[in-house]
Amino acid sequence: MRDTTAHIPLEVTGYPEAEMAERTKGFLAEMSRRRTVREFDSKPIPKTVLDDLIRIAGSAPSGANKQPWTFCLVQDTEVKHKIREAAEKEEYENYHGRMAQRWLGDLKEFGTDHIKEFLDEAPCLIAVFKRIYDVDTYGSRNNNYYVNESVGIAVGMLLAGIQHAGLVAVTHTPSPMNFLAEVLERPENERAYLLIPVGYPKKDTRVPDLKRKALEEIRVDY
Ligand code: IYR
Repeated sequence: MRDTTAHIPLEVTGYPEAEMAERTKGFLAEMSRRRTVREFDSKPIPKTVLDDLIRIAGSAPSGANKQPWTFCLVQDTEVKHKIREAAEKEEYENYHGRMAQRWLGDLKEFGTDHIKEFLDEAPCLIAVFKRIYDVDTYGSRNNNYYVNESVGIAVGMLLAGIQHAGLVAVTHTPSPMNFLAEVLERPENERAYLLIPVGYPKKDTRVPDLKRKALEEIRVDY
């Protein structure tokens, strides 16, 4: 390593192996219960929880630590509705011609269609933007690094945080998603990445009986 004198000591919590195994099993059980939910109760989420969830996402690693993300927290009823209207317009086109039959067939078991009630119902929408470049103090544009990877990791951590909080979410991908930057008046360097309604599940919500791939199917040993 080159000179690291300006570095600070690593703060790491170590665990005896048995405790490590137990903690990991516990986290696995918690994460295994995560399900995409598309029906929300309108009950608001405490502000401090939302703040901490965004902080969790913001703790993700990123290319050259550029942290190329912006998380827009939408709780205003009218703004949510504007987003719903614009999303449904695009989704109508998707479900009525833009998506191939095979794709529509693959989505059947999820029961999705162009109606996106959850964009009104969820108490909070987190619109995630990637910052493809940043502007420095001289006004120069500097492209960020590994932007998709960085923002993808941050969203994964956000979803884990949402699960840990006992809340639910749907990673919504209205496509194309340019309308989000327009509705939220985002600057030129930001591109919509994902739209994540978050909240409490509606009472008695049911979800598809999905199976996850077994360890043997997703792991290869060398
Ligand atoms: N974006 C559409 C369609 C859709 C596509 C996939 I792949 C999904 O896993 C779910 C939905 C929609 O949000 O309905």
